[in-house]
Amino acid sequence: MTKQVITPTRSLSREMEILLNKQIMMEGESSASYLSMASWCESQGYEQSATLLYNHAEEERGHMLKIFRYINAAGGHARQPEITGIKHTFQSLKEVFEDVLKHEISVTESINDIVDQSLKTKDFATFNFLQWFVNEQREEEILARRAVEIFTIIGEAGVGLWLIDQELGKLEAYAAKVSGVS
Ligand code: OFO
Repeated sequence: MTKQVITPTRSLSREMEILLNKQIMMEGESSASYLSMASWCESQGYEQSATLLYNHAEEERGHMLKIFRYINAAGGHARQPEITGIKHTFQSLKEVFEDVLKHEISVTESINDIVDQSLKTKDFATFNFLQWFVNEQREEEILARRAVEIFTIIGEAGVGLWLIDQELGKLEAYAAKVSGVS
């Protein structure tokens, strides 16, 4: 009787696949939240903020897709997340960007936890893949922190909110320059 040879079809552990699918969910939530924020901003006349957030929603979808492709290429199965509970209305423009900052910090923490796990399990391919996200989060936190700062620097009284909206529209370029990422 010939011995049956079992060919391994995956290089990703089940545990890592679960963690990466959770990250897909987070990126999907980011995309949906930023789309909702963009729409609220546009409905309130904050044109620059709306454009920034529409672009950001697209970027987040791109992040989600990167992880889809990575999981499947490594022999796993990426899952389309069920996204619910998105906030649709905001008290102020400032609240929108405070929410962005809080959310980005939680995304960074989640990425860091997966990086940590990849090292502990000697999954160097995933460790390497995640370095792009580590850099990206640095840029995104810079953008969100600066956004919140702008409200204090300019002040919301008088034409302040209009000016703030104009400055928020320049943030993508600012964050790219300061972080040195793109
Ligand atoms: Fe995907 O970088 Fe923000 O969340």
